[in-house]
Amino acid sequence: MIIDSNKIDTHNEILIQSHANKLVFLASEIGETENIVQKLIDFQIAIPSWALGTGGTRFGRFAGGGEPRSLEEKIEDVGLLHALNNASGAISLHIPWDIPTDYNAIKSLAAQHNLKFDAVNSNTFQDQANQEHSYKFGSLQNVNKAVRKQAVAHNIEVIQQGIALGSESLTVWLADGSSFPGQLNFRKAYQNTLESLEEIYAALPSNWKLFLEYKNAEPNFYSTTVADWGQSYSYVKKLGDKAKTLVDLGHHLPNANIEQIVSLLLMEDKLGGFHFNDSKYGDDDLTAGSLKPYQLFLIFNELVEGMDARGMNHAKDLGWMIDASHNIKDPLEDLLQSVEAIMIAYAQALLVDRKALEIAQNENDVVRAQEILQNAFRTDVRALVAEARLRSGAALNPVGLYRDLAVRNGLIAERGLKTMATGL
Ligand SMILES: [Mn+2]
Repeated sequence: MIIDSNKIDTHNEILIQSHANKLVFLASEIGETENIVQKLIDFQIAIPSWALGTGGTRFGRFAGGGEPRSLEEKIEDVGLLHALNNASGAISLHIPWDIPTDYNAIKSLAAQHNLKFDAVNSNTFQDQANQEHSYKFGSLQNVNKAVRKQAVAHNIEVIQQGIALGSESLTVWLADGSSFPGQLNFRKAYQNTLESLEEIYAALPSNWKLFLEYKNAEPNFYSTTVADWGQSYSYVKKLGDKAKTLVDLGHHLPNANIEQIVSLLLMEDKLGGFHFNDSKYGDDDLTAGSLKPYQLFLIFNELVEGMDARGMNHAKDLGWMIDASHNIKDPLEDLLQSVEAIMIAYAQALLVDRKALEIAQNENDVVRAQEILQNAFRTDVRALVAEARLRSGAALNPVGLYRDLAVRNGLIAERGLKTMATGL
């Protein structure tokens, strides 16, 4: 299903006057807007192939209908999102859920939708059919060398698939850990994991990055072998320049100061990328910004400050991905909401008066520092984000247009009601 650009134009014509009024008002409040709008146009957030179907829980899964049945249909779904918001110009594939049968055909389909291939993701947290060894007791950490070799070979195969697609990074998330005290020798688990990662790292092309994602707990509930940013940092520091830490917002102990983690990883040149989502209890994988928009803003505040301090390109120098798995919303509407929340937080961070903040910090003017941050956070920047979409041919109100066009009904008509996306 492809959204006709005429339909986007008609939608925008209806909303344009109201949008223009909001933009004029906003510009009168904040002054210069061009620079911010251009940065928003450039900023793209990769959509994970596993977020296009309805997510499951430990207890049940309630499919929403019209889910993509193949990699081709997943690419078409991301194409729909990108047509609506022009901010979802990449797809992050999960191997082996999304192995292409014809690389050239998949590449040209993605190009038709103006999509790039973002990080490829390996999977050693499940056993696949016909797999010789089980990952029940871990993969890269496993006490059995044959299991480790199999897991290393899988990651190298994922790199090869990524190369064929034009991807430039591998994300490694490990379920490895232990569920009971005494099960694991922590030091040996670390050494085995490091040795395995070194073999994977050696297979990376020179222009590639390896993102090592950490997670506090789950599926193991006593220890996780890459459990926090310090542990990830310890590995990536040893691996080399191409290895970086990946921050998933839902992978921390409660109340962790994620913005401080981000700031320090950036300072050490070890922040690789992000998995956006939101959570209240654990790895809830809820819509980005749905619970804690101020935290999302504070994270972007550190990202902008830290990237500018290093002269980094906001759009290109880090990997920006959503990692969500909701189970009651239409997945495409949910992703549109996540992208919007991320763009809003980014735009607000761009508004922060950095010179004034630095003066306030140097003068220990705590009140002034808070005023500066909250002035930016409380500014309604939605018209700036909408303007970025308007200028690049996307919709002023993506969720509104998605509903007006009854896209989900169209997908159900095309694919059927009882389809099931491959993946979790
Ligand atoms: Mn993640």
